[in-house]
Amino acid sequence: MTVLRLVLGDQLDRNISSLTDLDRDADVVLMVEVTDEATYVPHHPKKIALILSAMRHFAAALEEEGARVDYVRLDGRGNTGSFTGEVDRAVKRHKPDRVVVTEPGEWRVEQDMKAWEEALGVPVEIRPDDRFLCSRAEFAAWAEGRKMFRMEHFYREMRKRTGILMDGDEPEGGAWNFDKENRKPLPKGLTAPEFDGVEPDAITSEVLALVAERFADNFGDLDGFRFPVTREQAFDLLDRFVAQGLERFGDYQDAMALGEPFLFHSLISPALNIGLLRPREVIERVEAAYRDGGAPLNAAEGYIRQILGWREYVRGIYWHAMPDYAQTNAFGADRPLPALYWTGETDMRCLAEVVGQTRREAYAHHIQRLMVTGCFALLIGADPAEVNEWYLAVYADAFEWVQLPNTHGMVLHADGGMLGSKPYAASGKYIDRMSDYCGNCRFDVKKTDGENACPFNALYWRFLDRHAERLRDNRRMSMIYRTWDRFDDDRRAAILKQADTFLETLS
Ligand code: DLZ
Ligand code: SF4
Repeated sequence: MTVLRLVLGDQLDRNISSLTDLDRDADVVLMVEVTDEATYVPHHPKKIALILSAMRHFAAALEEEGARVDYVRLDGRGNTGSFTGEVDRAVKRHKPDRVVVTEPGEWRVEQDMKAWEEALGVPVEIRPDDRFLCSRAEFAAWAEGRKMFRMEHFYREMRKRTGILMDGDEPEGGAWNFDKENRKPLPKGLTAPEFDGVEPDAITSEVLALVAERFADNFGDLDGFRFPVTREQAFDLLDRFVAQGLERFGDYQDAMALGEPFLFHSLISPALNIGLLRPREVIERVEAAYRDGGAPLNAAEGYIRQILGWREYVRGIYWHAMPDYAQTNAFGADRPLPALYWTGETDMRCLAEVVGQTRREAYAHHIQRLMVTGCFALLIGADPAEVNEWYLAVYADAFEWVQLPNTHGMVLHADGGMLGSKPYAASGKYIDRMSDYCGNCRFDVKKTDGENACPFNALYWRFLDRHAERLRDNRRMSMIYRTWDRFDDDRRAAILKQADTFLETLS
């Protein structure tokens, strides 16, 4: 009895459900590099290199343990370029009794998979992805009957269910959430640990040459590739974070600084999202560091909340709400995404810095994504579909299950508040408080109108004004509307004009 076991590029975990009962003598593990996946959005070249190199390393490790691996390269002869085409060819090659695969991370791929059994004439078993701590069925049970889905409620349930950071029935330290202690700007003189990353080996070098040849025109630099591509390397990166970053992660996770793309962040999200690490083992490492006195509670809790809470929650929302979720557009936003997202060319220092860093590293941390590129897209009313495509393409850790709820829901509030209770609209003041960007910008963050006024400020008021009907009654926004109402008519008109004049320069 031969089983054909398909492993996708973001399922690189030896214990993935599709491989748990692998019979090394009888079964075939299929891995395929396909053009469709490399081109459905114009991925950053570093992201493509990461996935292909990690896939090749994973296949080599399987072969080393004696498994039969059928590995189709991107430039392999006869490659059809799609998952469906390659599974079809492999079924003809190996004539398996059945195909086994773990459910994919993206809705569009699952639709294809569900059609395979009939199309290919072979039984296809799609198994749950048990790398997550909350299964799709468990999330559906939690969501049932709720009008509002709030991360905080979900997170508390997860803490109780898993016992992580618990003291009996109570949360460790007497509180569920230490978010208020996670918002400090970076003090002068405090420097981030060096990040050397991993030197490309022969496998990675070969992939880099392939990506350079095929995807030279995509947004993003390939030079300086240093992501971990094996499980061992990913663990080294996690260990480095626990030893050097975690202690300060809590305090400074929201801070931003010129020329400091990484600060005290762990940088493991690309490795985690392609399967090199399991979320539970990352959480356990961080909790152990706290219990051994190696990290304060606000750091450990803040970090664990991102993985046990937020990451699981957005994945649950994604599967609960797709496919309609991606079509929502609560603010009717339809402005084409400005070219600066792809060129980085703008005098706005904050945007130039974050887009430039994204081009170089295929990485930006959550506040850069949310409060700089994200908030700007929200305020100018950028088309959610174009914003979503940008985020999915440019970040090495972006797969739709995690990217879409974050961008569409958290950043753009395009889902009308299913995921977040209010839009993260902010003026330049927020960026000024959390970074040194404004002090190095040609715009004046203290000015709302007139020459050199920071564009974020007028855009912020314009956004509130345009969407007053929807947002004015939101309890968390009433104070800011009272301020807007106190401005006299001339002042309001001047601010709106300032915003419109700026928007004209964008198109
Ligand atoms: C993102 C990506 C890329 C660029 N290339 C491949 C590939 O060649 N083969 C593969 O199995 N997976 C790739 N991926 C990841 C898939 O897009 C991902 O598995 C699906 O989107 C499901 O999450
Ligand atoms: Fe960005 Fe405005 Fe600050 Fe310039 S002044 S960096 S545009 S927030």
